[in-house]
Order: sequence, then structure tokens, then C-alpha cells
Amino acid sequence: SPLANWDDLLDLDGALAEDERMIRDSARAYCQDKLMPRVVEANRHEHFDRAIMTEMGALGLLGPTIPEEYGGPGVNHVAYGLIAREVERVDSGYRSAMSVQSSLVMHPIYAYGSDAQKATWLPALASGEKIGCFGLTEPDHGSDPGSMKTRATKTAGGYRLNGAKMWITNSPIADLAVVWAKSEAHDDKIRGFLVERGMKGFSTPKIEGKFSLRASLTGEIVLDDCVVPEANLLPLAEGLAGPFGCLNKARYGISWGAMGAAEFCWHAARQYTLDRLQFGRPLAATQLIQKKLADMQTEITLGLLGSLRVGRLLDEGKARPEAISLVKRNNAGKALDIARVARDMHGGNGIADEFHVIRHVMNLESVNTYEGTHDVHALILGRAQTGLQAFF
Ligand code: TGC
Ligand code: FAD
Repeated sequence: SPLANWDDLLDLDGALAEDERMIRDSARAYCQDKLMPRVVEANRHEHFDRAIMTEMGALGLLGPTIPEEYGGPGVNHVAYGLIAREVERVDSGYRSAMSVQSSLVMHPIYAYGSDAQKATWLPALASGEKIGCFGLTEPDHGSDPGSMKTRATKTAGGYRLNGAKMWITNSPIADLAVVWAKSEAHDDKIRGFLVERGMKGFSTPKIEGKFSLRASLTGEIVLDDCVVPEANLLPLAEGLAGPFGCLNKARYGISWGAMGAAEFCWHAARQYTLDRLQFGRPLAATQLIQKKLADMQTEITLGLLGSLRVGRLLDEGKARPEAISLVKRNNAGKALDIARVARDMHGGNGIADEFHVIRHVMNLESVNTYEGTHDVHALILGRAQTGLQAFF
């Protein structure tokens, strides 16, 4: 019979504190009981159920690291990672909705916002009553956001925004967009603006026809002479370090999340090949299948421990952005490889959505691309160890 802890040979469980295990278990229960039964239909019909945000909010899954005075549960980065892993075990799109709200909307308001901005937005975002999105990428500027074209010009009492953002998670249903733009009044430096639904000149057309993250809504942000009041400028962020400070948090969460999706695929492939007989015996009794399972087990076990280490460093205030690039790149890339192999091990059934692995394969294509592509993170790591810039 299999070893009792075949799925945790390096005892990740033992490296967690009691409260971290409790948060993981309650997140897992919600995700398996409430998200898993919805996901096949949601993915088939490109549907995101708005109620998921209030359900997550009620359980403290939105903005987990935001302190209680602003409506968050104030837990540590490791707990945040464990939540991302459980949500993405079901679907990367649900994790996207959660991590954009947490790391890319609540974090910048908390870290760079005024007291009034924090008081107005954070409790409503933590409960899921309001939904936020993050606009950095543009149609012509993805990996190189420093070349963005979106501009803010000074106007009486505020700023006039013009430009377009592309591939924005949650934008079609967002009440609030954190938009990054070059501001004429600040020496053309990148600044963050809170753009609210209903403001004239702000629209968010949905992007149709995605083959990936179909259970998550993705759209554009169009800013056509959109005027925001002075009070909606984030006062404490200037330059690319503003959006990158948010990306550090989100990329870290993705490193855990991607491993959750990979774990689903690994466990599914193991069970499927144990149950499936060909040539008179279980597929899992063959050497080729066992090698694939061993490779999955190894990459996932090491990937999770890497994320745990980065989480501990974040909690100590000592994580370097390059350490986050390392785990985001490794775990997203390895998860995609694992999902593809798991798909193959399911044979023909592997392409049917009821077996879930093909959905993870398709989702992980995006996960490997967004928040810095696999290769862009290689360039960040290359620069860190050589001191040489290879982006251009
Ligand atoms: P570079 O010269 O490297 O840096 C410019 C300024 O930014 C600072 N900085 C950072 N600060 C904090 N954390 C980081 N990780 C930072 N990286 C850079 C840097 O210190 C510098 O500051 P200062 O004060 O000296 O000006 O800038 P570059 O233009 O050469 O950047 C190159 C590169 C490739 C590293 C960067 O642009 C990059 O990472 N590109 C990838 C773009 C990206 O990740 N986009 C993500 C969009 S959001 C998204 O995908 C959400 S999907 C979410 C979901 O649905 O789950
Ligand atoms: P490009 O930058 O054009 O890259 C294309 C290819 O060229 C990639 O393989 C890349 O690795 C490679 N490449 C780029 N530069 C170099 C180089 N210097 N050397 C070698 N190779 C290079 N953005 C947001 O702001 N907010 C969001 O909420 C958001 N959500 C997203 C949701 C989804 C589903 C997707 C798919 C994307 C989302 N994004 C979001 C955008 C995402 O961050 C970008 O797609 C990503 O940063 C890559 O940019 P790009 O698509 O323009 O590709």
C-alpha cells in the first residue's frame, strides 16, 4: 500500500504553525464545497459568479494580509499563499479574482493610499462588496510597462486621464480601477489613480474568446478624457516601483497558487492511472507512468517549500524581488509542464472538462504569461547574477 504521506515527503505540514494549518483547512473546505461544483459550468460558459467575491470576503480570503482596522484578517504572507494554493487547486481564474483584489488593489491602497482612501475602500474591498482591478498592461506595452502611453494631465481640482489598458482581470465588473499613468504634473513619472465606476470617460469592454481562465472575467480599460479628483491620486507611489511593489505580492501568491493547480493534476493522474487498467494491469504499475508521477512529486514538493521560504522571508521583511521571480517562474512553468503530462496520462478522457486537467492546462498558459512571463523572469534572474541588462 502507498506510504501514508506520499504527497508531503518533506513535511510541509510540519513547517506550518497551527493557525496557518487552520486557515488552509477552512480555505480548502470552502473551495472544495462551494467552488469546485461551479467550475465546469463557469468555464464552459465563460461565467464569473459575482457572489464568489462576497463569499470569499465573508471568510477573510480577500486581502488576507490587510490589518483588521481596515477590514482584513491581518494574517501573514504564508497564510495568504496557502489560501492561493487552495483556490487555484480548483481554478486559476478564481485565484486571479482573489489575488487581483488582494495584492493589486487592496495592497496599493493600503501601502500608498491616503487615510481617506483606505477608510473608503479597504473595508468594502475586504468584504467583497466592491470589486477592484489593476491596469498596468497596455495593448502595445506588456513586458515593458515603463513605456506606457496612458497619460494624466492636470485639470482644475484633479487629473484628466487618456489611454487604454489591455488584459485586465476583473475589469468588466470592477467598481474601482487602480490605473497607472504617466503624469505630466509629476515630471512624467508613473503615478497611480483610483478610477471609479460611473466616472465619465471610463469604460471596460470585456475580452471575448479566451481559451484560458474562462471562469475569470478579463477586459480592457478605456480612458477617454476621464477626469478624476485630486483626492483619487495615490499619494505615496511614484515611478515603476509603485506597480512593482504590488506585483511582488501577487507574484508570490501565484507561486503557491500554481502549485495548487499542479497538485490537483498530479493527484488526478495518480488516481486515474491506479484505476485504469490496460494490458491487464493498472497503468500506475508501469515504469513510464511511475517516472512521470515521481517527477511531479519532486517538482511540487520542492516548489511548495520554495514558496514557503519566500513567504517566511516576506513576513520577516527580507524577501528580495528576485527571490519572488525565482519561485513565480519556477512554479508557474513547472505547473504547466505537470498539467500537460497529467493530461497525457488521462488519454482521451484528458481532453474532457469533467476530468478538469485540460482546464488547468489552458489556465496555466496564462499563469505562465501574466505577472511577468517565464522568460522575463529569467532575464530578471540573469540580471541579478551577472549585473548585465539583457532586456534590450
Ligand atoms: P527597472 O529599471 O528594472 O526598474 C524600474 C524601477 O522599478 C523598480 N523595480 C521594483 N521595485 C519593487 N519591486 C520590484 N519587483 C521591482 N522591479 C523593478 C526599480 O528599482 C526601479 O526603481 P527606480 O526608483 O530606480 O526607478 O525597469 P525596467 O523597465 O527595465 O523593467 C524591466 C522588467 C522586465 C523587470 C519589468 O518591466 C517587468 O517585470 N515586466 C513584466 C511586467 C509585468 O509583470 N506585468 C504584470 C501586469 S499585472 C498582471 O499581469 C496581473 S495578472 C493577475 C491575475 O489575474 O492573477
Ligand atoms: P509581450 O511583452 O509582447 O511578450 C511576448 C513574448 O515576448 C513573450 O514570450 C515574452 O516572454 C517575450 N519577450 C518580451 N520581452 C522580451 C525580451 N526583452 N527578451 C526576450 N523575450 C521577450 N495586466 C494587468 O496590468 N492587469 C491585469 O489584471 C492583467 N491580467 C491578465 C489576465 C490574463 C488572462 C492575461 C493573459 C494577461 C493579464 N495581464 C494583466 C497582462 C500580462 O501581465 C501580460 O500579458 C504580460 O505581462 C506579457 O505582456 P504581453 O502580453 O504584452 O506580451
